Amino acid sequence: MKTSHFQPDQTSLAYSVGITLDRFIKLKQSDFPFASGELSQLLRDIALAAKIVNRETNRAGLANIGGAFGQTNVQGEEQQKLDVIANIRFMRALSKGGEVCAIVSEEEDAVIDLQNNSGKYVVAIDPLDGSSNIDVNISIGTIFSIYRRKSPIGSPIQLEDIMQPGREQVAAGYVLYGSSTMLVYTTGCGVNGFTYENSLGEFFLSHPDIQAPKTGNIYSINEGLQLEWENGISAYIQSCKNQKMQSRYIGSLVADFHRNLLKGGIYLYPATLKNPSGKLRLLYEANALAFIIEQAGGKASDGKQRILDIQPESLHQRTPLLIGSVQLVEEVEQSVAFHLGLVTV
Ligand code: P6P
Repeated sequence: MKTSHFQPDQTSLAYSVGITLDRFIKLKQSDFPFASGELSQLLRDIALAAKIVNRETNRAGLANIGGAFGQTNVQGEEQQKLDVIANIRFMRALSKGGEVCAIVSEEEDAVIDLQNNSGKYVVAIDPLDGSSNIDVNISIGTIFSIYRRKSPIGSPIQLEDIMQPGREQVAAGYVLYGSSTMLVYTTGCGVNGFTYENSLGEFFLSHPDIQAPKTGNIYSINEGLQLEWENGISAYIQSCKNQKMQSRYIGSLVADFHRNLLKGGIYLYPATLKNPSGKLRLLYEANALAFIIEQAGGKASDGKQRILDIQPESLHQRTPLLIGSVQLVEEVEQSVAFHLGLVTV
């Protein structure tokens, strides 16, 4: 019987749509330690919740789900309706799969114990960061960290399962609901970005093996708080201005981080009078982005130590965050050390 072999690139008329997130996760599953398919399924569950949240953020203004929810979260911050909706969506996704035993969420006062003692993983998540930007149509994001539990599988969760330093993460990622919706994640084997194709309902690999430029020309900081910065930060920002670097700050961490990751740059949220330990949270914001930036060849510090080495002491603990291109982070660390008299030039 006469047969022929289909040549995928046989015709340019039918362009390749690329590799889906699901297929990529399956292909890379063997990269995971303890590869049992559960982490793969957990990543897929997160991606599904992201698709749903994406749909709801895209139609917030039309579906009367924009604006304030009328309550404040444990942070004392006014919750937006979409904060609550996103939290519900991710809680459901993380609890139904069976892989997770506990969740730490920015929107939940205490640890969510799923009463699933056979679950191997703990997830720390900021379901919707930057949500105050929703009503003015500025990009917002989801940030997540995934840890393996430390206590024996089958036993009730313990504090040691929750209070793990960021270096213990087995995976981390973010979703950026922007001009396009992207999911960027790492399992410790590099960083890959996926763009959501609405018409097909799939994330497709669009940014393989993301590498953070070693330096950059962008600095991101809320300059309105300048009078509250320590001298080392002020001196560094002045040096950025002297070098005519570009100031880019949209008040949405995931969006500022993503731009600096791709183009090179540094995001700084230092200690201020209002937030003497910094504003950003260690467990579900800083750690995830620190894991990602290090996997992409960048650096993340609190000004004095590596973010991933910080031993958490409380659930909603805050930290100063300096994150981005390695040379820029090192420059601001040197400025901080010099102005603390820890080093001489
Ligand atoms: P400020 C949003 O509330 C957030 O957590 C980050 O997304 C953002 O980078 C930062 O806070 C903005 O804080 O104090 O500059 O408004």
